[in-house]
Amino acid sequence: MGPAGTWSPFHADILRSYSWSVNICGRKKWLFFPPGQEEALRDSHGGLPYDVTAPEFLESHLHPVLEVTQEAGEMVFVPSGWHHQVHNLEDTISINHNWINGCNLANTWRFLQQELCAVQQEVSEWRDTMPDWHHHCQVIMKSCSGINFEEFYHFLKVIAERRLPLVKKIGPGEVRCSEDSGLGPQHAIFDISRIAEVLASVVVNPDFQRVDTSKFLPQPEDLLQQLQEALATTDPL
Ligand SMILES: O=C(O)CCC(=O)C(=O)O
Ligand SMILES: [Fe+2]
Repeated sequence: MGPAGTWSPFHADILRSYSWSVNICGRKKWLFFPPGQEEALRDSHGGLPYDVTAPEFLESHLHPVLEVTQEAGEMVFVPSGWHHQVHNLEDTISINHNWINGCNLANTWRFLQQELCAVQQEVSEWRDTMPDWHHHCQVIMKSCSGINFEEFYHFLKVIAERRLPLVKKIGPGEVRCSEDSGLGPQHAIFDISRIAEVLASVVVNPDFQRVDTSKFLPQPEDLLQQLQEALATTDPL
């Protein structure tokens, strides 16, 4: 809910999720920058601007690529990783929703690795004097970004374990839908293959290897093997 004249500062959505936003009433102006274009807007410390409509940006060539006016009743889809700034042109009520799926999961994992790297740079001067420095980097990353590497693994595991029984029921050549989940078999196979790709990168990540995974069930390598075995029983997409 935003009165006329209020605005949301320049940002990309949480964990590089997708979002949709519907105006119940009122109007919004959206300024969009495709992924990568925000790099040109960074200051000398690497920080991103709060307000891309500030005079220094308007006078430069760093204009938004897309300007959208959203009327009452209209929906805007925000693609993963697109930075945007949003202005309420009138008193506005809107509803929005964010999500991660097999299509943007790799973006989320890339984002978390970048976030950890940024934390590590920020606290690098204590690296040699703190025995649990890597653990503290995970703690700081969680407080800045919402999750750490352990929780990201848990997220992959929960989704993978819901998809695995569906793929196992299908078998080669079958195109049946699962009665209970509402999820089509191709959808389940697609998700499993995207989770397997990301998990293969997670398990070899040196910072993930420093996380204490001894109590994880299943062990990350075992889950990856289960996913790869399940995929081997299905037809390629
Ligand atoms: O409506 C707003 O002020 C911000 C909405 C937004 O950033 C989004 O839906 O991703
Ligand atoms: Fe947003």
